[in-house]
Amino acid sequence: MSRPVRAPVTAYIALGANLGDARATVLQAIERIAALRLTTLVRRSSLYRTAPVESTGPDYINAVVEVTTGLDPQELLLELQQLEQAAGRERPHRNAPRTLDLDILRYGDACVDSPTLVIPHPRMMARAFVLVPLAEIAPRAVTLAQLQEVESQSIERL
Ligand code: PH2
Ligand code: MG
Ligand code: MG
Repeated sequence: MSRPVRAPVTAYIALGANLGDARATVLQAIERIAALRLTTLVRRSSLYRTAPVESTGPDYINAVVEVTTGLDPQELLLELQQLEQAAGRERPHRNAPRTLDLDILRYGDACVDSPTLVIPHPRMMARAFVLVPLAEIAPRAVTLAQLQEVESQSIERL
C-alpha cells in the first residue's frame, strides 16, 4: 500500500564545517539539501566564519537553511547523515572537528526525543553560530535577549 501524502512541514537545518574546504563543502551541502526528495529549499542564510565552541581546529563555516519537506524527522535525519557521509564525515569523538555537520534545529512545531534525534536542537539557544544565521532568515524565531546571551561568541558574516 502506498504511504499517505503528508503536508510539507517547515524545517530549519544548521550547517557547519571546519575541515577541508569548509566554505565549498557548506555551499555544496546547501545544493544537496535543495535536491533532497520531497524537499524544497525556501531560504538560506549568509555564510558565517565562527570560532570553535567546545570544539577544536580551524574556524568553522556555518549557515542555516529553511526548507519545506514531506520527509518525516527520522527520514530527514537519515538523508542528512548520508550527505555528511558523502562529505567524508568521521566521528572520532564528540564535537570533533568535522568536514560537515547537518543538524535539524526545528521541524514545524514538533518535539522529538528519541535516542538518535532531539528536536528542537537542545543546544541551539546557546550558540551564536546557530542563532545569528537563524535570525537572519527567520527573525521571529529568535529574540533579542537570546542573541544578547551569545554576543560574546565570535562570529563574522562573510
Ligand atoms: N559545532 C559543534 C561544536 N562547536 N563551533 C562552531 N563554531 N561551529 C559549529 O558548527 C560547531 C561548533 C558541534 O556540532
Ligand atoms: Mg552540531
Ligand atoms: Mg550533528
